[in-house]
Amino acid sequence: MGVVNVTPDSFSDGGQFIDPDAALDQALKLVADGADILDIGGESTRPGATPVSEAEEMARVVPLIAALRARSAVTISIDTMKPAVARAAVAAGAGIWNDVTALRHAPEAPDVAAELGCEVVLMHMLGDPGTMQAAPTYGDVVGEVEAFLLARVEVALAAGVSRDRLWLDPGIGFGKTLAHNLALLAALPRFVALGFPVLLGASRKRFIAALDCRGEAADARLGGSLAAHLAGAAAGVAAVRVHDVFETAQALVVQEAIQAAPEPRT
Ligand code: PMM
Repeated sequence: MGVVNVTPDSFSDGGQFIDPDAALDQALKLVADGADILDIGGESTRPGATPVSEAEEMARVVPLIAALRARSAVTISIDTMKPAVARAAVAAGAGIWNDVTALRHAPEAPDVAAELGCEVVLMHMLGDPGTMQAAPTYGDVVGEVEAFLLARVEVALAAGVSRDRLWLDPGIGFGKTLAHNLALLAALPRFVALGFPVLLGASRKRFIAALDCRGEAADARLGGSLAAHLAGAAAGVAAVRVHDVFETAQALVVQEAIQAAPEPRT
């Protein structure tokens, strides 16, 4: 899954693709680079980001989705917490609603997800983007994230979303310390074992710089991103949400080829 942020302030690529033509070019480049899914977002969820109005968010993403739909058969995901934006995006050609609030942002969100019939990514976040990194605290991070996701599955099912439309995402970096992120990455097999496709988003995230101080700039975190996403693929996640599609696709091809190689005879 390649990331296309049409925002002036996303943490790693903010402002680069706010121009509609630049965003479309970037989207098509990511498809050529090997993306099977494009995740299009019009509101930054970085810690402390300022919220965007519904009208502004729609104006950023809907024309891009429509233009992309006319040019490519790639699966399109809309990264939004707003049901109205999800509805407009699906009408324009999106097939996945990626919601970092797991359908909690508006009371009607679960009903809208059921009505749209699209796939839905339920992601874990502690608090909201304005406060989530203040002092995240858990007793048992893996158990609590798992319990949260299963509770959101129940809410979605109760609203009428089909079980086979649901994805889960532990939400790397959303209200988590370095230790929390590492515990969740190490526990990916447990999330995969829940029986839903798992989405992993570690691309260019801050925890990489916390492990390697040379990664202070977001675009100096490719190596760490690859390591996390390869670990995710080995654990069986269904998709990885990345900015660097070419390099990630290449790394995954090599990992798969090694796994498929015959055992040596001697
Ligand atoms: N991360 C970001 C935004 N949306 N959605 C899901 N499902 N999982 C994530 O990890 C995730 C997300 C933040 O990254 P960005 O600002 O580069 O888009």
